[in-house]
Amino acid sequence: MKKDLLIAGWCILLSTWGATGQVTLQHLLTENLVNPLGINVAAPRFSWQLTAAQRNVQQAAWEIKLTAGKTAVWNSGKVNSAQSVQVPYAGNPLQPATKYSWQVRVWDTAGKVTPWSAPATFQTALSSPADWKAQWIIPGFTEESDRPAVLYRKTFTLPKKIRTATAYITAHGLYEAQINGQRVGDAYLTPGWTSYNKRLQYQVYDVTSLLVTGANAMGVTVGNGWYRGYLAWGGNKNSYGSDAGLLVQIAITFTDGSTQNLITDGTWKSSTGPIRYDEIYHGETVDTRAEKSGWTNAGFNDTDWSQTQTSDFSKDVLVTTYNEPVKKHETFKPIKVLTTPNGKTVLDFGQNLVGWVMVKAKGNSGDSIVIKHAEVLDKYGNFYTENLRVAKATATYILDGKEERTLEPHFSWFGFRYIQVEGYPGEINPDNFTAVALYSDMQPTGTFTCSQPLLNQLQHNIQWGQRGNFLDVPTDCPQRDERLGWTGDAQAFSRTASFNFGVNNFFAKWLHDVTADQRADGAVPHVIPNVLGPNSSASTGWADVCTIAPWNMYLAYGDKRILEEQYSSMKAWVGYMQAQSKNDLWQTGFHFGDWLFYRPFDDNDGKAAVTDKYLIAQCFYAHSTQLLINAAKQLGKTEDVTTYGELLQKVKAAFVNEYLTPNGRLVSPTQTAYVLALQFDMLPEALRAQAAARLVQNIKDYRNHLTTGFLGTPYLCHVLSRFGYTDMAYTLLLQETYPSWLYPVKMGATTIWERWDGQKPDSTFQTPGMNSFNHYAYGAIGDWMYRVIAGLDTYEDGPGYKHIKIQPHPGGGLTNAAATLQTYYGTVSSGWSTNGNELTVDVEVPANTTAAIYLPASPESTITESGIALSAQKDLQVATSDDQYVMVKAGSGKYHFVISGAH
Ligand code: RAM
Repeated sequence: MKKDLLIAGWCILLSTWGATGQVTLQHLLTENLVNPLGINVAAPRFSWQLTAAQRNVQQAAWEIKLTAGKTAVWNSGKVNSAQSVQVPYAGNPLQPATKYSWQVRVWDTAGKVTPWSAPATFQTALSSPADWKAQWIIPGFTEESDRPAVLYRKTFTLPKKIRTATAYITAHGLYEAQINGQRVGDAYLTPGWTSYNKRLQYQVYDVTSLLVTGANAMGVTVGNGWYRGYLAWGGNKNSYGSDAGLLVQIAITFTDGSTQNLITDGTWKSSTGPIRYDEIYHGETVDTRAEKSGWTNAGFNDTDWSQTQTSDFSKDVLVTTYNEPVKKHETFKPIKVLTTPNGKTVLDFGQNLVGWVMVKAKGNSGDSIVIKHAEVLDKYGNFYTENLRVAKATATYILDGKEERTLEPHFSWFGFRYIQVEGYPGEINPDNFTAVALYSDMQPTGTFTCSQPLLNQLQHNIQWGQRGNFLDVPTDCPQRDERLGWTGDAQAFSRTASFNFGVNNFFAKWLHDVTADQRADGAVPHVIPNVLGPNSSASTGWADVCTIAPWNMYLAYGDKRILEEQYSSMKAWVGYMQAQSKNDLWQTGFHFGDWLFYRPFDDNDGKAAVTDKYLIAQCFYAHSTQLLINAAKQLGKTEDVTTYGELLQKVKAAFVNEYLTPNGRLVSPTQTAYVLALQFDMLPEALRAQAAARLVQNIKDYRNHLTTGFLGTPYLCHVLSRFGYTDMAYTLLLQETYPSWLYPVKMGATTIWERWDGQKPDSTFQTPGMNSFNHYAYGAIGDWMYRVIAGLDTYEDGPGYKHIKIQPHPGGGLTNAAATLQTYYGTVSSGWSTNGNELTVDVEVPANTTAAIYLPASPESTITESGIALSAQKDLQVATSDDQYVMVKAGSGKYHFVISGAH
């Protein structure tokens, strides 16, 4: 149906429905966050959710009032609009470092107004480098070669009663701050990872409750981290600099309105303490004997500490933090204490996770507890660390012989399920070991469950792959000496990621680094932040993250700003490919290709599914151009729509000319080649059905197995479904032998593996040089599980689930499947269940959205909703039907459909 007709249909429907009853407003967000500190956009956007018991609730108008303290700053007046997500501030310019409070009320389509919502708050950031009164400081002593973490401290007096205090902190390295003996905030691994030489984040904390009138002290520990620790390979360190600099500014307002700043300057003192060694890959050594008891309290005697030096490191690169910081999440107790065949004591936490183990211990002074980390045990049951390559991944704690205490690292983390413990004083009691997962504090948003337990485990593994690898940047292997922001993996997984967790701000932040590190000629690096050098750029399917990720975020969150902000980056990348092409054909440069596709090692009978890399490049060239056109349309850039529309035709024509035989066969006839050609509409329409049939034949030739790698896999099942082969997609998904999604599940995986056969059927491992057991790329199938099996999707012309598409695809022998998604509008859910020839479909549509619900039914089926015949159900409107589906239009509400005689 044409878009205009569809929307018109809905307007009529909603105005006739007219909601009554109480609507309430909840979940107020500013820039997609709950009461954020450190907002630095000129027009922050506000979102709210309408909740109502009745069906078909739609917002007709809104009003926002915004204050700073008791002062009114902005009243929007009543604005006739259905927009309830990302509504931009439109008052006078906001002041820096100021706390604002806002409330909203809305009118529904029946003209009924809600009470004002409870207030939400946000605080603006410092606005320019000049707002920083603080100076960068570095230690006043010569560092040892192992570079123990640096301690900085300062005692200061606050003469009056404190009303508010806000701390702004960043460092060259990783920092943890304390005030008067208490930790500042609950974020870890701050300031996070960005392209530091262009963008260095600072964090903002409300520290009012940590300060007292009179004497105070602040202490900050700075570790090596991404800034100057070992990163990438070949002993590379000091990627961004060699200093352990610190920058702190605390703005204090007293109750009488006067103010005072505490700033880093040459009066701070420096020393070292218990953290004798800290490296991301290699681990941390904490010698508790070197602890400086009370060093973040005012009474501490620091006369033997060194002075600090000030430094003129740039403040122009400072930016506030836009994404959710890394925090502690789930904890795990050992499920088993093992003695391995070679005599080691190993604890099994039952889940491959990323974080560390908190160890409770008491022993003699000098006792040393050594904890090593591994993802898997080998075929004999021994602790296996070869796949960590040179990463030592070891936490060492040296005891001081005093009271029992809990120890943990600060600036190093591990990817592990098992730990090997050496030197623990006394019996190993599992209660004394707690593994904790650390990852970006993204909200969990999606669930997928079904009647097939192996698929549920797959979903679990996908989500844990995301938890483990969304640690401030989207990484790959979180266990070995790598942990880099590989762009190919990120683009492949981005849509699935947006179902499982709220990743809007996570990607918005990282995409700024994509832009920052993109070369002047438009080439996008293989990893972001780029620590591999400018030549490691422009691989097809990797670099395209700059078009794919913004578009996926736009679809998932309806957030146009991400398109605005990334548009020139998208355009530059398309420009790069254009410049590389001859006669619109791109056949130059290095490409990873369809990374880790099926390539049998022991049975090399010519079956390896090698796809021509330039064929792939041409497909992604077209895809990125298409996404640029899509973005241009959304942003009203009509000239670009025309220009790139013409380019796209030429790119596709060149593809057909070069890679398609006159009989409709691709010259590189792999699954990935057909998948990409079909997914990106590279083939003339008339040849698509037969290409899809060839794809299916190819799958059958591999005895119903996939052979795709990182680039083909995400689209494989979608292409099959689009061309009427959902049954084959189910066959692939449910395949239990290698290569398949369920093979690792059957092998006991608790996360997604980097390779289809990380561990072989005989329990031996793939080559240790590249064998991560926690890698999200192949988890991209999650998107098909949500959107096709459960049938929960958004329309492109109502992105962010403003206009929802529900279309379940029962099949694969499943008897039920359901997905839920927390959107900015509220919960969307879609679930189905079969019973004989009866199918029930349960759908939830949040207030202020509309849905097209496709019910799998034939013309002979009878359908009821909440026990009422569909034709008599006034809350819904039957719009269209064909042999496969009856489509109904729905407003908000919960719907229970029963379809008898479904197919
Ligand atoms: C390896 C990893 C990573 C991939 C690159 C090309 O380091 O598998 O995920 O993107 O290679």
